[in-house]
Amino acid sequence: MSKITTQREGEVFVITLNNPPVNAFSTEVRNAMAAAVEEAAGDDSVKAVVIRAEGRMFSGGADITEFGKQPVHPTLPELIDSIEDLAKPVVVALNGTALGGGCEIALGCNYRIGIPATKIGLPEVKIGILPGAGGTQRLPRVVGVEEALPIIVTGNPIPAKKAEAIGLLDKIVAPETLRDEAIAFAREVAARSEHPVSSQRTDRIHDHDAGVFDAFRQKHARRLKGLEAPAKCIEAVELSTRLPYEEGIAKEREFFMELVMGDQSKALRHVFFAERQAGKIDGMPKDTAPLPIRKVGIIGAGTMGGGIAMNFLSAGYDVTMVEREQEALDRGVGIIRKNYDATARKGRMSAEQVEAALGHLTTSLDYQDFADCDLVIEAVFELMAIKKDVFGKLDTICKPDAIMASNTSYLDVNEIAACTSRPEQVVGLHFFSPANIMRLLEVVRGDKTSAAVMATAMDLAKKIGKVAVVSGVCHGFIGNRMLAKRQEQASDLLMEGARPAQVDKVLTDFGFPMGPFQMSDLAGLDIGWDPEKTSSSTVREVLCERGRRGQKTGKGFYDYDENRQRTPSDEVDAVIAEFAAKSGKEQRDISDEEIRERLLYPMVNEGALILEEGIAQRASDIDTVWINGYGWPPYTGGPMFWADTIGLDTVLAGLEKHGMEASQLLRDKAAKGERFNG
Ligand code: T1G
Repeated sequence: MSKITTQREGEVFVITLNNPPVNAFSTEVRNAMAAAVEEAAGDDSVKAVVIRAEGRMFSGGADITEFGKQPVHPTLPELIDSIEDLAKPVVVALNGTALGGGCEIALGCNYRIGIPATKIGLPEVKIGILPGAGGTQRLPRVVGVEEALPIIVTGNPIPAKKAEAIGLLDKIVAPETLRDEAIAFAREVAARSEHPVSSQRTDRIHDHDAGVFDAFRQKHARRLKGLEAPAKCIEAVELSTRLPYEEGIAKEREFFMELVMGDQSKALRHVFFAERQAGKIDGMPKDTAPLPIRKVGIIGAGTMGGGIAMNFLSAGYDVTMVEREQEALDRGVGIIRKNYDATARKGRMSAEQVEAALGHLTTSLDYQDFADCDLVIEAVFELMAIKKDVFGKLDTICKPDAIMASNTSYLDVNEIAACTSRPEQVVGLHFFSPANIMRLLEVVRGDKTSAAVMATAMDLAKKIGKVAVVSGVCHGFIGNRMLAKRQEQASDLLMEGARPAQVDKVLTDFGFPMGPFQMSDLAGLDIGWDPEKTSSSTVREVLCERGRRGQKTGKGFYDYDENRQRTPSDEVDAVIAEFAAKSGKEQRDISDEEIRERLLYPMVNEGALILEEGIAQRASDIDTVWINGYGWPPYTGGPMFWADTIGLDTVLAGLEKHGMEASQLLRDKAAKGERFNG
């Protein structure tokens, strides 16, 4: 099937793009479209051209799979220039999302028509590059600098209405009439003597406040910290106001080539494909259909239960939430309402959407109300005895084909499944707190979990906006198992002379949103701590005994002011010093480099063991877990990709230098100069 077809509609020449799944501008597409443009140019009976697309969007842009290879002519910039140089008006019909090169093709046309669902964006910055086909020079000329900057630097698309308001769309029509409307519009403009050409506009370029660039840099400084591409995006747009178009294009091309060959873009492109690969289960029979899920039951209305419920409510599922006491239930519903109100205040949901979501919620004190649920998720206390009791009850209440899921963070899903008469219907759905915000969902596959249940879980994850990663059963699955190794080293470092603030800073300098001790204070030091059984045997226990249980008590490893700003604590330092003295370990100044190696290398090694044991399907899944569940900086690609980048031999040498275990897989790959991510 040809990816580019052409039709004549009288004097209008229609070029149609059809390259599923996202109409990417691959080499084949560019070649065929260039030929079609040349045909239109050479035919005097053609008075105007329409460029349109089949499928659910206009285009997802250039074909990212071709990056890093030798550019093949015609490049996208060359194709767009040939469109812009046509001596006949070109109308583009945007039948949906137009991103990256798709948006740049549209900018090369004289006129742009969309439908209400049209979204236009330049997301290149999200994969560590910048619009490399004229976007940084044409967009400011069409919509002005103030409107162009956020589109290019955040990479977030804008809706049709906004695009029309800023002059990026000439009109919005109904989807079913788009093709005809575009042809009629082309006929109409064919009679005009002049047509707008994006690259030749200078009016918008000079209507901005010169301070806009520095103001933009300052406003976004925190979010852009450590990232190369956004800085180049701002610089390229700034140059569009200082240089003639062709010189601006040359700089854009120079920046593009510099970024696309850089480590950050390679890492971010890895992350892009890793997230999509994670949704696939190796060896899953092709015809495995997900089971229909209409009604979801949630056991527990605590922070996790409420957050989990919100994912399904927002996606339009009916939810029955059950607690033991009315007071806990009311509190849980209150938390859900509060979270939705906060979301509405930020403009992320309308008041109507909030009411619609809450309209799907039913509460109850009776497990019998789960009888007609297609899926029930327990989010009760992390104690195996309680989980077993819950699943034993569910087994007698849920309908035969209902899926029963545990939100356990660590525990053995096989042991939980064994409490039911239908272990093939049991799966782990490990959400990350706050469950209504964090994108990661670990889908834990029990030994007996059926293919249909796994396919349903993966399909459901997509529908509620999660990034799902399949994990086998082990203590802590993928993320928490690796986290434990990092926490172990963090605690050991305190016994050898390091202090919480130094350890945390090493990780925030690396790009994490917070370090291990800040994270403990956020989550609460008293998780799993029992005041009845506490014995002052660890720093954490002593801090809990002294009421230092984290941000929620105003103090933990740090002291917090009313704005939750943290300061190191002398009391904590004294407790650490006391335990350090008892540990008998030599106290010394520890370098940041040693701290980074001791925190991160054991995590990579644990990732290698997780691969060896088949707990994770692929190294990129481990990267996806850590980026979406724990804030690993995406521009380094995740723990396994980062290890590949610095070299597995470097990781191995570091582990050996600090006297730490190295897995056989790591040793073998390091010896052969191989990478985890192929
Ligand atoms: N190139 C190649 N493959 C792509 C692709 C692309 N641009 N976009 C998506 N795919 C694949 C994806 O890997 C998946 O493959 C399938 O299509 C469906 O994707 C010169 C240089 C468009 C919003 O950054 O944001 O233009 O897993 O599951 O949820 O300036 O894909 O099925 O084998 O995401 O409906 C800039 C990236 C490119 C947009 C659709 N464009 N794509 O979301 O489907 S650089 C982007 C997306 C560029 C120019 C520059 C989304 C989507 P598989 P999907 P979706």
